Amino acid sequence: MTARTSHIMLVLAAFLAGLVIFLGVFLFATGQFRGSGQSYSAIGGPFKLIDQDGKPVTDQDLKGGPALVFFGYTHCPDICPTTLYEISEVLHALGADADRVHALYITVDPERDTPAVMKDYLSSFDPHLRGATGDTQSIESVEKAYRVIAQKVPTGNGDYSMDHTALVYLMDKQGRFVAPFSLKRRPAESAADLRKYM
Ligand SMILES: [Cu+2]
Repeated sequence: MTARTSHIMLVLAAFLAGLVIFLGVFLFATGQFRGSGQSYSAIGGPFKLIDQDGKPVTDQDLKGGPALVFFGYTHCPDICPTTLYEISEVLHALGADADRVHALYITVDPERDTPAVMKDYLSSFDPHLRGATGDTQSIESVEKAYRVIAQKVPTGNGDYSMDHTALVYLMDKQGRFVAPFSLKRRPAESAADLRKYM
């Protein structure tokens, strides 16, 4: 091996080592090394918002019983009303046990969804449903905690819609994330599933 080729080999080796370190740090930082079980438990966390009556609502309010947490916005044309209707059916199927379940609808559109707007909107659904709004920063922070993606999509005339994660999060009575909650089954089945976490 000539001095020149050994120099090239050395540079190449240093480059590869650097690449490996870089990838390791990158994967670690983006959480790719964690198993899905662990990233599940990383969903949720502290938040401080305002409900549709202007009262504070925090992560502590989700404790003591199973909770369904859903993100959306009142101008939503289809997904939100459908989901809230389905959650209402489950709450209805629970009968008196609905008092032992928390159902929280957190807005991703705090600009338009004031407590008054949320209150008016939620009056069409089961009264156990509680709405949550807040300033932009608090909403961004709770979205981050729940890994929710929400994005403004202009629709012309200065109007906009919001693309958003439409997962219903089932939290246990300690406020820990269990799994996405399926509403694609009979309300009685969903209700029976919820009862397991009471
Ligand atoms: Cu929606």
